[in-house]
Amino acid sequence: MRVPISAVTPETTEAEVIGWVHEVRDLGGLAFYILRDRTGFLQATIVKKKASESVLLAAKDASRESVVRITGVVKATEKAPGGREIIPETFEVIARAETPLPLDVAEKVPAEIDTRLDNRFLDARRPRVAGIFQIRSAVQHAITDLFFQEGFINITTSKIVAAATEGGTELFPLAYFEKEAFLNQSPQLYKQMMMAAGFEKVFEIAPIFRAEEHNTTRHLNEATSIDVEVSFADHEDVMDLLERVVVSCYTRVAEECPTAIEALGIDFAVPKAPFPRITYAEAIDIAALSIEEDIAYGDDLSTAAEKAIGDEMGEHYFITDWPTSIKPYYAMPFEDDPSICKAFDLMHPRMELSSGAQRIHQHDLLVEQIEAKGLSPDSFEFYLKPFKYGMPPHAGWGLGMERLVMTMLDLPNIREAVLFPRDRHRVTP
Ligand code: AMO
Repeated sequence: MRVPISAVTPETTEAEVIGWVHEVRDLGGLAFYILRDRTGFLQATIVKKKASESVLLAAKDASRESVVRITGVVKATEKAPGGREIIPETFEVIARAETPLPLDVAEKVPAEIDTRLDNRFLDARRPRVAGIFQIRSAVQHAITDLFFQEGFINITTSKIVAAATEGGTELFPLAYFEKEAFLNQSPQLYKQMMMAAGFEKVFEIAPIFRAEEHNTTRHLNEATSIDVEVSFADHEDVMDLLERVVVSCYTRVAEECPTAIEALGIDFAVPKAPFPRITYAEAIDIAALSIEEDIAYGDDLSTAAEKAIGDEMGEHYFITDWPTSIKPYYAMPFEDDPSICKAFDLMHPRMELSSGAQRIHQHDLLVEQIEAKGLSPDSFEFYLKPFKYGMPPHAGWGLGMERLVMTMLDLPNIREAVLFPRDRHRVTP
């Protein structure tokens, strides 16, 4: 019966392994085949004088990245990975890989990101790349565990919608029979509607679609958003929740993924909560001191500004007390100064990870804010209706999964954190 490669130890006597041929070294009288499966590496050593004719024949046919099945005796040896080797008694090529390979899985030859993404199935055979997705899976597991422990309901909302969520820009139009429809930018309106439904604590981990025209290393056209909404909560409550989520992801990865972290060769430290909190006005002051371009109160934070503030902060931090004018219509203004609102961003020193806010729950104030943004309340009819029939106070946030993983693992490009990224130029594979 097949055993995973990591389960083959120097104490194993007989074994059957199935894996990919990672490397072949033929030294004349001796040949080494390094086999790989998702659990590790194993050396198969063929002493040509002693091996059977059928083993020699199959081994000769086994090109790199072919899937092979080997049975044989396991021996301890210090020179091979894991301190053991298998001496094949049978050797079968199950699926031969064509040559040359479109991508060198053994990473001896570096590949451009486009070549890697075009051949993602091969790229993901690399332990370093597989490690990223093992970690992403652990992150999602940590998040769902925490939400379920805290009594959240997992919801699924439609990605086909009739209206913009975040203000009318960056929408992908859809051919939807006779109607105008779009791919949803955020489950914002739906998660808020579920507060009116009395669900109290909801989360959704799902794709969001943004027709960003610019091709950057931190934007995707299809991203994964971790969204929450909580009733009877304010912005402070959901910032605390966000801190717990981020710390629990790092903690889980540190505990469960040491091999993947090692393959990535990164320094990995769990961030310490509470994260520092600075106001938007303070953030602008820090940026104004360190960047060349002009920046004033009321401006959005440019990439250069984010970087300057991130360098100064050096750890995860929140920016609070944003001008109401630059946050979406649903953010709750402060009662004593409506020019600022109860919105926040969670920042990693490299970039924004999450935005959230306490929301407006009063129907008339919400209509006012929609109009103040130059939008028409008519196109928000389905969203506004629940606010007339008992909407509790509530708050929430959206956290970008890819940015979380990218910053956690110090990846240079957000595309590294997605199996099949979608950007301006890429709709395949
Ligand atoms: P926002 O638009 O700030 O807020 O998005 C929330 C988070 O989602 C991630 N994100 C992206 N990641 C990669 N590529 C993109 N194009 C992209 N767009 C967004 C970011 C960002 O911080 N409705 C609010 C959330 C809320 O208030 O609950 C919203 O969508 O990490």
